[in-house]
Amino acid sequence: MTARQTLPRLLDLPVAPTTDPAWILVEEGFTLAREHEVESLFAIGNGYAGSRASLAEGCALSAPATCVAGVFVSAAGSVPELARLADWTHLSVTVEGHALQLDQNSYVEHRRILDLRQAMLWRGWRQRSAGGRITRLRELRLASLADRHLLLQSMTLTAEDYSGSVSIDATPMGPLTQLTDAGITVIMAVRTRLTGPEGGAVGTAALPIEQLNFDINRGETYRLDRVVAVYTSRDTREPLRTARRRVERAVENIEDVVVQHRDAWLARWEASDLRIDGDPAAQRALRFAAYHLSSAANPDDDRVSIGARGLSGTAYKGHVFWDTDIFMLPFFNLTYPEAARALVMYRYHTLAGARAKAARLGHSGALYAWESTDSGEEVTPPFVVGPDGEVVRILTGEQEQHISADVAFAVWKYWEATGDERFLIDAGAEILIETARFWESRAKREGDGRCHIRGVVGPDEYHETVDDNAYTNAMAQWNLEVAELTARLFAERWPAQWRALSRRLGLASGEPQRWQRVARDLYTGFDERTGLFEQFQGYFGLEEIDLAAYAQRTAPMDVLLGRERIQRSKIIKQPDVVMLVFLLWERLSPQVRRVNFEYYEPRCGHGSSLSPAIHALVAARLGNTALAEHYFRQAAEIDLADNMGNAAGGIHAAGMGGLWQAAVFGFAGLRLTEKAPEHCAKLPPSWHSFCARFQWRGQWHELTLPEG
Ligand code: IFM
Repeated sequence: MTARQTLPRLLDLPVAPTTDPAWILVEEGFTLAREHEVESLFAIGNGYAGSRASLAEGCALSAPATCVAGVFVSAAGSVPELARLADWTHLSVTVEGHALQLDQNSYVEHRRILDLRQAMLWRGWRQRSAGGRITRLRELRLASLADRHLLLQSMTLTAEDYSGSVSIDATPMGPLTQLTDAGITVIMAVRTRLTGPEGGAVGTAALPIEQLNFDINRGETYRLDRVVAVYTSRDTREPLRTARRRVERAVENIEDVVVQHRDAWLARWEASDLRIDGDPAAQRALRFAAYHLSSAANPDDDRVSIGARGLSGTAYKGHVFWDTDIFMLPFFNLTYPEAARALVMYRYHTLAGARAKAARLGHSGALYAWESTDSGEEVTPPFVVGPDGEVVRILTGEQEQHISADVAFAVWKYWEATGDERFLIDAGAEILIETARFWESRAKREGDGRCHIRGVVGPDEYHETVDDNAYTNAMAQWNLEVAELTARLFAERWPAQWRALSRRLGLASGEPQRWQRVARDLYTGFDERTGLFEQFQGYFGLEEIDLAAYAQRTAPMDVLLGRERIQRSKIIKQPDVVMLVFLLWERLSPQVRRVNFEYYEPRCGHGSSLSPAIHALVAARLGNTALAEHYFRQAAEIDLADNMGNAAGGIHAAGMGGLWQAAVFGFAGLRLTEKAPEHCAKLPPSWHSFCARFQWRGQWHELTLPEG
């Protein structure tokens, strides 16, 4: 700590917490058992870095984690996982030799606020320490949206009723430099500054070990600011120098860092806020969802994508699933197209991994990884060790092949929403073609003259190694048809580029026509007579189990029934046929949509966080508003009420994307047709009004309901 005098400074930051209850989440008091959940829900992030909301001084259950998107490490013999950087938020305060530590009995006041509007985490804490001294602390944290490399923490400390010595240990926990196994260096540069009651800087620290000692008088306030700059060798050739330079400038301009971040978020909300009058819980849940989705996206880096839990926790090891392409992307397409572009470009950059996976399994084209990191290689763990120590094989990495059609679907939806020709020409078309090639080689023509896809897992992961999963086959069919359409569109609109692309991909002249023929002959399990899709061959013959009898369950159905029995039953984990009804809505008749929803909805156990929102969406579109509301609430409470019991591992980003889609495409009934956006609203009775802005092909639209 080097003492030095500077110009007088104000102790108050230029911002205060938002007070409007529709924009905040409040955690009052302290319940040790809730800590992991609070750490996830109140996490901050900016798509480059994210940090869990762990208590600065730590507690018995603290699990701090700061991660950088796309930075993975792997322990020997296991699949890669997001690297945890040093806990830069660590601060422990000692008053007259006694450490301030939260416990259920000793605090006078304790409140944490997640300020969604300004994307700031606030903490107000009054703590009684030995001798009855009361110290008041107020803390702010943010991950700057104006400069994604910056993280900031600011804490004021007031001696309410005593004079004495204070010591603050502001040493970040863990190494500030890490080298990943992919050879990426990650650097954190830290600067800490202590400002005294007169407004003058008492000192700054630039050393890894930061111990700040001072004497405080009754009623005085000190402020500690800490700025962290994070850079990797992927961002710059000199991450250390760049991080140091950046952090030195920032520590001299804390107020600017705060204001610029706040303004960047206000602009983000201009583009993405959705207003509902009459249902405060729905309003808050949708803002909470938009906050976490926006916190996870980075338009400036198209080599990374969003993991299942964003950067708010390390469950699923930070891996990327179809969650991003199907559940989250629509939010970005319409509210943050630059971020959407980065997400679809991630799929382009990982095409090599997808080609390699297809080849390894003896197929052509591109089979995307079910779980991927920065490289696009398949990183699904091949097995897990169950609660009884038994080794359970995980088949999703080999068999959940619908991911390739999901990626193609995302590419097409991004193109439709934005009209981004550059993307389609330079990247999108190649993905559509390579995924179609995969399906052409994967589907085998059999004796019945139809093409079949055997041995897969559909979205319903309770049933493994099934033949002709309706979702997989119908989406593959769509993929093949859209690739053929793209070939025609390309040849007509951009003939020179089409010739170049065809040459580069070695496309044979009759190939698009072959895709069309396979699509035509693909078996989808659709029965003209009943209008039902059979989820996979043999599904209709499985054991019927009445889910109503398990309505009070507190564990998922596969745990209650066991793996073997669930496989033999009709109980499904998450929407499968209902998922295809939603995605391929325009291709199905109203009758087909209805009969399939009515058949499969009562058989769904909602064993996945992806499930309730899609049921809400489809029920809303079908006009069953009461059922839609039930599912909407269930989806809204996945994190906010931890109703699946696993929010500790991070927020459920796909559930949040699904919730947003349920509101916009379900209740508000937005449909993005070829010509223009249309809507057919069926709002819940309590939603007195609904208002959303969105971008469609470069134009802003506003949807205000009910219409005047
Ligand atoms: O992608 C999902 C999958 O559909 C169900 N299991 C969890 C995955 C990650 O969210």
